[in-house]
Amino acid sequence: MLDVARLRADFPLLAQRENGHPLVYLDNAATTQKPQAVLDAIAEYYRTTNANVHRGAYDLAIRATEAYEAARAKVAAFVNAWAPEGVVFTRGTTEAINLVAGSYGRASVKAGDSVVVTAMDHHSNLVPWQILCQEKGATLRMVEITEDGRIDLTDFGRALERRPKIVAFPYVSNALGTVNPAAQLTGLAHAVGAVVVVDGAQSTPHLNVDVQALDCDFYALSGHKMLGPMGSGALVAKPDVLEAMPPYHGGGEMISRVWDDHSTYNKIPHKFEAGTPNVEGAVGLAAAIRYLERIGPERIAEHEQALAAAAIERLSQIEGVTVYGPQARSDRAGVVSFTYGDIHPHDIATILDQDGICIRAGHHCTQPLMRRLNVAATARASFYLYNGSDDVDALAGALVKAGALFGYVPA
Ligand code: C6P
Repeated sequence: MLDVARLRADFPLLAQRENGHPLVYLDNAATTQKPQAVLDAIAEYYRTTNANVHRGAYDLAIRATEAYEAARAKVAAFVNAWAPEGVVFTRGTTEAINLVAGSYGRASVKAGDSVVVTAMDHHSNLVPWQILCQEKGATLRMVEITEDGRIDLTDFGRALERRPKIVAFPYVSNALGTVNPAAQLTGLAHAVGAVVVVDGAQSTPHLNVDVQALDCDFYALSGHKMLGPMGSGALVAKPDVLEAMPPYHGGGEMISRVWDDHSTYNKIPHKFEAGTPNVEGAVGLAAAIRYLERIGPERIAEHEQALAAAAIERLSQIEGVTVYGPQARSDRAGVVSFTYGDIHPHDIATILDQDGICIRAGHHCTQPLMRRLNVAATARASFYLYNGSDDVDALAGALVKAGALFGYVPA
């Protein structure tokens, strides 16, 4: 296990008390807290380096551009991208997937084609494909999940029989914690000629990600879920695929030459970064990656798996609690979704908040998944490197209290 007491000292917000109790932050799948090193990197950037990038000829602007491009190289190295040019900075996973749907998708999907997603996809990896398919007259095929919350490989195989143009799936489910066999799914999709889009929002912060080993074509990530600033993120793509794509947004920086009625475009990745970018976000994200690298993605993954396993064990001992997703420790990340009898998940979250415990309750932007689980909502605790077994104890203890408060009687 990681030395959480030492790590917590790096996160100013975690020293705060909530409702008179020490803060127990268990909503890391929604967003993570930021270490001092990230806060310092952002402040330092504004104190010493701020200027618009890729525009100024003066020294300050050159240093800002260097900081921005160094951040790109850092993101590329962290996920073993094909090249830094294959990293397009975006506002996060949502924008990255919309970029792929709006550019690659619009150019390649025609009427009668199919696009494949899964029943555990976040709305960010579903709605952009719905919009594309509706616009093009293409079919959106949703692959079913198994009883224990994995992608149903038999149904995945059936969906591939139509030789879809695009196959999209999450590496890690935000609502179930399932770690999907991303390399295997990618191989199967490539075998029928599909282009593969991996939603990496929940994998990048928690696993050792190697996009070249996955061999996917597109990989989307969010900086704020991995200790970085909100509004930072990236689309990581195979450079040749990116190169061949039409632009997504038009504006400054993405052009090469502009005439009255047409333009030529900049080289990648700049072709996809119209307008002044979020330099502060990129610099903060690079600082977050440096922090994560110092600890090591494998150690983080192990730590979270252990916490999730401990939480599942504790929660399963409470009569009336149902935990969703795979039971095997190796197949899940640090996300534990559960219901407690007929107590509404929002009530559970509100009661836990009284004890300073932050969890998420709701559909987690996965409404099709909730329908398959036959629930309107779940409560969700999600762990990160600064959580410890004391947080699991606090969660379990507060749940027992919530049960008593609601007069929950097991059926
Ligand atoms: N999930 C959660 O509480 P953005 O908002 O663009 O940074 O990330 C969107 C997104 C895409 N895919 C997955 C698998 C995700 O988990 C998320 C964000 C948060 O689960 C907020 S809904």
